[in-house]
Amino acid sequence: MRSGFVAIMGRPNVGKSTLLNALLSKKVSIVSPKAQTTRDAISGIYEEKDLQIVFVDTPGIHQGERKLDSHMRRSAFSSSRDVDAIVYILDASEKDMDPDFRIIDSISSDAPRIFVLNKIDLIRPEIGEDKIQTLCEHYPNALVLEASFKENFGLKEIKEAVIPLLSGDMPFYPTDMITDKDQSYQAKEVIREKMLHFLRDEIPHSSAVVVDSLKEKEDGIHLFATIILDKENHKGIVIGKGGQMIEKIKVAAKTELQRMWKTHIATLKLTVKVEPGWRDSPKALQYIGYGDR
Ligand SMILES: Nc1nc2c(ncn2[C@@H]2O[C@H](COP(=O)(O)OP(=O)(O)OP(=O)(O)O)[C@@H](O)[C@H]2O)c(=O)[nH]1
Ligand SMILES: [Mg+2]
Repeated sequence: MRSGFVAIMGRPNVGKSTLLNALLSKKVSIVSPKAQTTRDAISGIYEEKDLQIVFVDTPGIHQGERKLDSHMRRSAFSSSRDVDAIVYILDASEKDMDPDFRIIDSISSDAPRIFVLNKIDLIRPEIGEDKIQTLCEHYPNALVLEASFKENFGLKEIKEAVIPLLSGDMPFYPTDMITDKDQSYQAKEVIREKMLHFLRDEIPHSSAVVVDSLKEKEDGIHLFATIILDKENHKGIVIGKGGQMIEKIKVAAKTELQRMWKTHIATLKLTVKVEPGWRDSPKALQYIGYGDR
């Protein structure tokens, strides 16, 4: 039996959560075309006979100055500790690799690094070759791979590269457990994902979702959640004319959660609340779930 932990790190929007879901063939972490989608470290448990790999998806590392940004950075960097390997993802379509070099050099963990140049579907092959050469020159001992997670290309190579690095010989999670996150967490994330999908950048980035209650009854799941906004004038946009926008978010979240859980959702109620400055308030962050442990 081989087992171990692998952190998936990189800048925002490079495809870390897409990779986690593709490795597990299951949606565990939300994905969106907008940067800063993931806000916590999320483990996805990959299993084969005599093998368990815990892949940890992390928030994209960025320089925001709010306390929420610090929480995200902290949860990314602390995930790099005590892992057997770090899979560092780069977006092949990004011109400047210097921000990546700065981040890579600031990861204090001495776990071996595997660099993956993702989104190669977006670039000409010679551009990819140049970038791979630059990476190899900077980090002569590291393995560098190419991938397009969207097209399921390069996944097998990532798995094969991490297996020899795993140091455990016992499973860390029970068999058939796919993620360390519970249903309440999944619900809040799927609601956030639908907000990222339907609303323009500023609103989902300055919002959070709190699940107030999730109960399984005979007729299905009853879920009550609150959307927390930063500005009073966002309230009207999130609710929409005659409640149309919030209804769209609700229907999309309900459909997705029913598919994920293979269970009927009897109630999904969303309430909107304004809490100005929540991203910089330690008390609000704690209550919302982004506080210090
Ligand atoms: N063209 C292309 N797009 C991709 C690929 N992989 C991921 N994407 C897209 O890139 C966007 C960001 O993907 P995510 O998986 O959410 O990125 P992330 O690194 O987890 O982002 P954060 O959570 O914000 O740090 C989504 O729109 C994905 O569909 C790829 O190989 N090619
Ligand atoms: Mg993500």
